[in-house]
Order: sequence, then C-alpha cells, then structure tokens
Amino acid sequence: AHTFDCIVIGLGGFGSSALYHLARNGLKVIGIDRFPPAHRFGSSHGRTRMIRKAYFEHPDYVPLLHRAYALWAELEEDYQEQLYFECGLVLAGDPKGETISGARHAAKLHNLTLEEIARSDAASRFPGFQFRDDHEVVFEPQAGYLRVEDCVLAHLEAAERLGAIPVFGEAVQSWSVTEHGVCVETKDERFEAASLIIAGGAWSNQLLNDVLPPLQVLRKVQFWCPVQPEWSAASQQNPAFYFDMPEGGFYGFPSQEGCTLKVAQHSGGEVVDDPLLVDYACKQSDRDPIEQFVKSTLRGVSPWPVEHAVCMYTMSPDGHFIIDRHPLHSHVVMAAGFSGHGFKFTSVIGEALTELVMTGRTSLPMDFLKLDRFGHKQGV
Ligand code: PYC
Repeated sequence: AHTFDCIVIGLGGFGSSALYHLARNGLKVIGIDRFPPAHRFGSSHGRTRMIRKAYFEHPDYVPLLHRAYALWAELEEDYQEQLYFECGLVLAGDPKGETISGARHAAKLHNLTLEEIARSDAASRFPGFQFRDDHEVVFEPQAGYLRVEDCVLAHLEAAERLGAIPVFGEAVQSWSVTEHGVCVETKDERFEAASLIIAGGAWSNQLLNDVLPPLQVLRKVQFWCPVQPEWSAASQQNPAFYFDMPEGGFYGFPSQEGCTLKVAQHSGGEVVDDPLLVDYACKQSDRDPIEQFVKSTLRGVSPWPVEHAVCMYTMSPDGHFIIDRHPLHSHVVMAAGFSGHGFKFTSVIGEALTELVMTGRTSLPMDFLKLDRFGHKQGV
C-alpha cells in the first residue's frame, strides 16, 4: 500500500485539473485512470470545446467562468502553448428560447459584452451562416474554444512537474473508507490516502451509486465537414456558433487547419448503458441531423463529414453540475454530472475540488452545484 495526501480517480478534464491544483498546493497526490492520457473514450476529446461567459444555462456560472478564464491563461503561460482561441461566438435562436434569452440575461446581470446583431446585418457580417427569419442573433466577442486534449495534457504535465503521480492503464475496482482515510483498489494495486476526489465522468454512476441521483450517459457524435476556401481563407475571422433550431441545438467551430469545420448536435443522443461498450462507429442516423443542419444553415460547408468522434455526456437530472463533499464521508469529494457543458470549467473546478479537500469548503460561489438540491437519497 502507498500513502498519499489525496487520490484522484479519473484523469480526464476534471481529474487532470484537480491533480494539478492539489500538487500546486503542496499535496502528495496520485491520479488513476483506466485509459492513456488525453484518450478518446470519455468526454474530453475531439480537438475543441466551447468557452463563453454569457452563460444561458444559468447566470450563477459567470463568476466561475471569470476565474476559469484566468486559470486557463495561467496554464497557457506555464505550458508555453496557446490553449484558448478567442474567435467569438454567434448565438442564434428564437428570442423566447433559453439560448438567446438566457445569454442576454446573464450578460445584463454580469455586465458582459454581448453584441446585438440586427437581422439585416447578420448575413453580411457572418456570411458563412444562413439565419432563419424567426431567429435573433447575438455575438459574444470574448468567447471561443479550448484545445481540449492539450488542456488535459497541460494540466497533467504541470502536475507531474510539481511531483504528482499520474497512473494510466489501471481501472479502479473499488474505493472504501478506512480508519485513516481512504483506500482505492485496482486489479494489481492498493493505494491509501487521507482523502479522495472522484472525477469519474461517464463512470460516476458506478463509482458513487449510493449517493448520486441517477446520471444518464448519452452518446454524442462530433463531425468534421469539408469547407470551401471562404471558410479557410478567413478562418481567423470565423466565429464559433450555436444555433437553437426547432430540431435541436447545433454548434461548431471554425476550421483550425483550413480544410474542415467541426459541427455537432448538443441536444438528443442515445442512452449509454455501459460506457465501456459505447458504439464508436458512425451511423446514418447520426449523420442525418447534421446533414440537414449544414444544408439549411452553413454556407460553403459540405454536409458530408469526412471524420467523426464519439463522446459522452453525463447528464444530471437538472443539467447542472454536482460538486460537493460526499454526504457520508467528508474527506471524499466528487465532481460529476457535467451534462455536456463542463469542460470549459475544468480549470476552476480543479481549484475548487482542491479547496474542498484541504479546508472542507470552497471560496468560489458554487453552492448552487451542491448535491443536496436533489434531496437525500434513500439510505443516506
Ligand atoms: O459547453 O458551451 C458548451 C457547449 C456548447 C455545445 C456543447 N457544449
């Protein structure tokens, strides 16, 4: 048995950040993941993740986003590579829908820049898009994307430099509370520590089934479609986008290398029973909604993708994150249910998880993400 200050289960977006922040605070830490670094079998892969501040899902995320942006900038400095690309974000939708009204509300409440784009100007300002007559358009200039795998690798590398030990290729079989802290067992090893962070992504149900409300894991497919030269030539000026269509939410990112554009559906998705058995092949039924969206909305983009990646969303019952101490074991901290919009927060949530481990509370305003909003599970 090995003795650490803290063990982190899961080294994806959240676990890698927690590992870094724990090490930065001088803790002796080990992280364990069944897959290799920045792998493609969870929820932190596919080249890009959106980052934005006019948070339509809930304005209470905005203070966390301010800190997340600052921490991404620090990590870039440390890693000596650009992780955040500020291309701006076009949001389009029915003004009564959550996307437009929620973004306006968050921007107003927190004094964020959110440009109103008149319908008559939208097409000339953003010639890559075809806007619906019943849609309104806003533009958030201080939004863009993160290079997702590089963010995970940057956190891991920085953590290792500070003495953290990441272990890959070892699946956690169980964790338990001991007289002095916690014990985590893999097939071949047993690790002991004073405290534990569980950041298991799509495996959260299995790791925390006695306390979490049921989290629904959804299979999501991200696509890369070939673009005409106007997208690539002007790729520096092309924004990220999120369209709230009658058929669902669709989003994407400008071409990075000048040949393809990433596009995916935020809504919908097949339910995954076992995250180890998710279907990584692309089906016609995955392609159909994307084909329809690209044809109706994007100009100069082929509706026939040349590449895809399958990823998972782990949905909490209300679509908001669950970040808290374990209700029975205060030295066990959990981060789960990121519901398809968590990655941008990994920098700040790693810091919050570290504070929870070290002091039992966090200075960040995140009480709205506590577990007790779901009531108590029977038996707890
Ligand atoms: O987290 O911003 C986000 C997002 C947009 C589309 C899917 N996730």
